[in-house]
Amino acid sequence: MADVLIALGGNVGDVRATFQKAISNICGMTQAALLARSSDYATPPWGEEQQADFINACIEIETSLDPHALLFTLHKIEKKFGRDRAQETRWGPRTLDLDLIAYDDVRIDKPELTLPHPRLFERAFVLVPLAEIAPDRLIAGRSVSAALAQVSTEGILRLPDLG
Ligand code: A4P
Ligand code: MG
Repeated sequence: MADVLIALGGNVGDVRATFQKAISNICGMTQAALLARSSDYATPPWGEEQQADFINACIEIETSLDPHALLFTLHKIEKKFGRDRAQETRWGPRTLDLDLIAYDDVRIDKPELTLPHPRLFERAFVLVPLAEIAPDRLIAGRSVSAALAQVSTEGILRLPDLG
């Protein structure tokens, strides 16, 4: 079994409801156990700033799927929740984005799958929720909490749990 960190993001539609359903789908479709789920956070848009705020969260799962099969399944789930890559711009608005952040300590360096996620350490919108569930996890030799201390978390807001 592999220990996997996944980041969720979106800024179109009822993103928090989408996350709840997507997490159930991830566990069901990858025969995974959910080990941890962060709170949801409202985050200012990164990369392309002229768009609505995002909601972001992270989960930790345990799965027996290999990394490529897992990514393939995550793409299927993105599509199921309305993501249409043909209509999108890079870093632009989307209903659901599922990024593989880390898969055990596996390193892969291919365009279709890079592990750990190549832009992880620049992104407070990933590091803040990740630090809530896995502060001591080492990714590429850095702890999540140490990486978080290096970025600005300005404008990021933890949202109260949905009742
Ligand atoms: N790919 C390679 N490695 C991975 C990996 N570890 N996990 C490939 C997931 N995918 C990986 O992905 C493009 C390609 O990367 C895929 O085909 C996959 O095979 P994508 O999700 O379509 O890429 P993208 O969204 O255009 O770009 P990128 O750099 O992955 O950006 P993000 O993070 O997906 O950007 N601001 C806030 N506050 N919160 C956000 O969630 N998200 C984005 C989207 C921009 N700004 C944001 C947020
Ligand atoms: Mg992505």
